[in-house]
Amino acid sequence: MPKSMRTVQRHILEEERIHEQATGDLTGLLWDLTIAAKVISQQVNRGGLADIFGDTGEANVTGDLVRRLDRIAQDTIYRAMDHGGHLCVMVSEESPDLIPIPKKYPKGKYVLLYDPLDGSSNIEANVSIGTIFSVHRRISASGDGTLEDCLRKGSEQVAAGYFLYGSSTMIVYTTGQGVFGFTLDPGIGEFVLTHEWMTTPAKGKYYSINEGNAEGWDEPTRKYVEYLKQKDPATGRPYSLRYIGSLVADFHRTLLYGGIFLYPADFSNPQKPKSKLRLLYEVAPMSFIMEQAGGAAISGTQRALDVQAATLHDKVPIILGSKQDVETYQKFCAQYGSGAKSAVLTGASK
Ligand code: AHM
Ligand code: MG
Repeated sequence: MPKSMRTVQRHILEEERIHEQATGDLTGLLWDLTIAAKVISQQVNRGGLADIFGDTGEANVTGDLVRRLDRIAQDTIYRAMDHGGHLCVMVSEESPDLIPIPKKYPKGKYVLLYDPLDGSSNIEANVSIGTIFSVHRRISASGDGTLEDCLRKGSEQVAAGYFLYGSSTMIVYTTGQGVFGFTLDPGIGEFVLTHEWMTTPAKGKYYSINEGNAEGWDEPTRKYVEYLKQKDPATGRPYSLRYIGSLVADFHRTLLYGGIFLYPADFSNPQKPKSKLRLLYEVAPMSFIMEQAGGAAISGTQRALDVQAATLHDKVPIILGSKQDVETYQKFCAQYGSGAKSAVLTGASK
């Protein structure tokens, strides 16, 4: 039984009251998002019972196959968010361009960037997947939101979070004043506060990386992972590997248990290094949450939240998790020279 019966709506409302100038717009926006997530959660839970598995036969802007459930999640969020009057524009990992707010609806002061269904290649295997969101205040004066409203640094986010569709459905979010987690109680259809002031341990016991990509890693990453496999004097054991291949699930575990998650650049072709995770829909929101939970997040050699987006679908390296673990990785970068810097921005490379 959770200690309090505070719903996510109540919590957001109380947080907003702290700010004198608050208009209730952010509360409304996050509220609408939770409704979309309940719909998506229901679809995900039905799994093989509903006709939702399989591909649409199309590829998205960064070349990934679009699954049917990706499309359902994308449409659900759009339909929940287009008419609330809180947004001036949206962008999604699944859409090549800006998603405008229909003419008939009022335009608001916020911008929503989202990954409708992250980790969707795991759907058929019943592995935890999620929705990731990032909210910015618009910089344009009025009317339709612009590209400049969307191409931002993570440090400018006013809110970020994710929904995890796992053994239970959760929302974890921050507005820059700590991290809070709520679990969907299916009996009452409400997200109820279960994780207050979430913090990540200063040092962990797990590392999370796709080791199949080791051939393309730079020297510091290779040396660092070798080091993790040696006995840690603090525990008398090496770090344990945990990798699901579903960012929300890998991130959630790292947030709770500590340790480090890495998706470094791939230098298989040194002339054209590649990254996998998207700056605006994955890296920036997760980095905001991790920093708010007392952890750290870097991209190449810089703080991930300081990376400026150049295009809507930039992909960048990301290393995040417990502060001490990220600092140790940075020491390896300093010692073995980081080639990662050149791969900070790789555009929408496939
Ligand atoms: P997606 O947004 O198309 O689902 O792809 C992102 C996913 C992340 O969830 C996960 O961290 C990563 O891709 C796994 O990649 P890989 O299979 O290369 O390890
Ligand atoms: Mg994704």
